[in-house]
Amino acid sequence: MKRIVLFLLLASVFAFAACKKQGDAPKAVDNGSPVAVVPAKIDTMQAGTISGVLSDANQKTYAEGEKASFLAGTHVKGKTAACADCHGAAGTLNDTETQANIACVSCHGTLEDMGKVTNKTEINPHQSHLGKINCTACHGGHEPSAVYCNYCHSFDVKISSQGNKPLLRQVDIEKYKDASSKTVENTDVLVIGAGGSGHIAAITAKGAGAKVILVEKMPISGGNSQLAAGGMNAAGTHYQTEQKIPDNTTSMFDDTMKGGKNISNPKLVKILADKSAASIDWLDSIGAKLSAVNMGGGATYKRFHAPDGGTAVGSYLVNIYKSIAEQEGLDVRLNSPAVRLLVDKDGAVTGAVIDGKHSGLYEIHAKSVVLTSGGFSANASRVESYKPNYKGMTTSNQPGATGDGLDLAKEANAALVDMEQIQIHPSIAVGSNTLITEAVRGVGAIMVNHDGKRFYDELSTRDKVSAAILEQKGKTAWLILDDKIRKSLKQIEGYFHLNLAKEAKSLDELAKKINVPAENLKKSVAEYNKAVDTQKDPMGRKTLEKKVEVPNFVAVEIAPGIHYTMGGVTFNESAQVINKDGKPIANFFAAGEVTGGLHGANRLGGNSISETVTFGRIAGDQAALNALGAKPAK
Ligand code: MEZ
Repeated sequence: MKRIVLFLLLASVFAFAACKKQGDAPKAVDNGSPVAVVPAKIDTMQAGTISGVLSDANQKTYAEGEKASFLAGTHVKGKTAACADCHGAAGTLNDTETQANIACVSCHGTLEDMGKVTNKTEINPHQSHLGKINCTACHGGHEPSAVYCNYCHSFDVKISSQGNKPLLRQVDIEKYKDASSKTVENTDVLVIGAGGSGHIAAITAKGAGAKVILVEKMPISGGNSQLAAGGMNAAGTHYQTEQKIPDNTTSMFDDTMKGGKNISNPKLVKILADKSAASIDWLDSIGAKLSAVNMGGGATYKRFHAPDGGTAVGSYLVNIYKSIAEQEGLDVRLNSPAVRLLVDKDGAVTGAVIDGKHSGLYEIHAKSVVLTSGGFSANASRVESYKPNYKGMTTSNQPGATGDGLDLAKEANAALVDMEQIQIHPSIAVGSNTLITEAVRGVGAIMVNHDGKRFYDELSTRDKVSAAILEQKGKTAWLILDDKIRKSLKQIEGYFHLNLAKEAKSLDELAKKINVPAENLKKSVAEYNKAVDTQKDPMGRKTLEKKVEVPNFVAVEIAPGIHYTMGGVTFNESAQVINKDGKPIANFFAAGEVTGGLHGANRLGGNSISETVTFGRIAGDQAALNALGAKPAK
C-alpha cells in the first residue's frame, strides 16, 4: 500500500511538473492505469516559478524532507507552479479554496479520476463515499497534509509528516468574544453548519425567495449526516402502504416518546411523526428515493426508510443536497467557522462574525440566522464534562462535531436542555471509528458474546443494547450473520473492504477465527433459527425473519461508542430558539443535532435523518418568512 501511495504521489508530482514545462493544457496523470480525464486549462494558469517569499516561508518552517507533505512544498521542489496557480490571478483565494482545487483537478484529474488510477484492490481514499471532496480537504497548501478519512478509518496513507490522523477542528468561541470587523456582507438568511439540516434549511429558504449564505467550518460539507448509515424513520408513507406495512403516526409518536424515556417535548415529537410522510414525499420530489423499509431498534413497525439495495442513507442524501446546492447556485462557504453571534440590545440575533481560512474576520448581517451546527460527540472533554464515565470512549462522529454552535447560542442567551443525555451506539467496529449500522441487526444479524452465547434482544433500544454489551467479557460482542443477510445490505460489503469483517465456510471455522467456543456458537445459532420457526425468541426479539444458515458465515466485532448528543438549544415547533426566560429569540432558528428536547433520554435509530428533513425544512421556511417580512408563528 505504502509503495502504491508513494508511486501515486510521485506520479502526480511529475505529471504536474510535466504539464507546466510544456506550457500546454495540463495532461492527465499517466502511470499506466486508466488515464484521468482532465478539464481544459484554467485561465489563471501561467508559467513561472514559485516566488522567493513562498519558498522562504516554507523552508523556515519545514525541513527539506517534510516539504513533500504539503502542496506548496511539493511544487516548490519541482519549481512547477506560480502562486497565482492556486491563489488566483489577483492573489486572492476564497475560503472554500475553489481556485486551488481547480488547479489540482486541472493537472491531476478529479477525485473520481484519482480513484481510478489507484490500485482497486487496496483501500483507496480517493474512492470516497463522501462524494465530491476538495483535494485541499486532505492535501494541505502551506501546512502538512492530513488524511481526513482517518478520523474514522485507519488507512495507511502517508501523505503527512504528522502521521495518519487528521487535525481536530474545534473553534474556541471564548477567544472571539469581542471579535468584529468592518468588512460586512448582508443577506436575508445565514445558515451556520452545512450538514443535512443546514443544507435543507438553506435550500428551503432559497426556494422561498430569500438570499442565503451557508457557512461551514470544515473543509468538507455534509456533517454527521453524510456518515448516517441506516435509514430515516417515517410513518404512513406511500412506500409503507405499497409494502403493506400497517404503520401510523401515533405508533411513531409512542415509540419515540417511550424510546426517549418520556422526557421528550411531546409537541416536537408529534411534529416529527406527523410530518414524516410529507418529508419522504419532499425527498421524492428532489429525486431521493428511500424505498427500502427496514426494522429499526425500538420500533413497532418497519419504518426505517433507506435507498434500495442497502446503500448508506446519509451519503446518498447529502450528495443529492450538494448537487442541488450547486445547481441552484447556493452560496456555500467551507473553512468558514462562525465564531461569534451578533446580538442587538434587545437580544435579537442580527448575524455572525465569520473567521474565513483566507479572508479572516468578516461580518455577515442577516435578517434570520439558522443554527445547524450539529452535536458534540467528537469533543471528548465536553462529553466527559457531562458524562465522566464515558471518558476515553470511541465515537462514530466526524471530527467537526465539537459543539461550538452551543457556545455561540449561549451568547444569545439560548436555553440549553438535556445536555447530559448522550447516546452510545452499540455497534462501532472494534479497532476503528466505523459505525456498523443498526440495519445489520435489522436485516437479521444476531449478537453473541466471547463465550459464543446470545445475551440480549439485538433490536432493543440503543441504550439497552449498549449497556448489555458493556456487561460482557471485554466489553465487546460479535455480530454473526450469514450470506443471505450479507447480500441483503450493500453496506456489509464495505465492512469487508475496510477489513472489519471475518468470514468462514462453517460456524466451526468462524468460531475458531473469532476465538469463541464452537459448540456454544452453533447452539446459539440453532436456538435462534428455531425462534425464527416458532416466532418466539427467548431474548424477546420481535422481528424474526431470516435464519442464520447459509454459508459463508460472517462475524464483526463491535463495541459501544459515543454517537449522538440528545441535548442542545431549546427550540419550538417553528424551529425558533428559546431563551432562558422561555421566549423565542428574535430572528434565531435551529434544527438538527444542535437542538435538544426532541429525543429525550435516548434517540431512536432513524430519527436523526428524519429530524434533519422535517425540522430543516421548518427552519428554512420560518427563517425565510421572518427575513422576507412575515412573522413566524409563535
Ligand atoms: O439514526 C442512527 O443513528 C442510525 C440509524 C444509525 C445506524 O445504526 O445506522
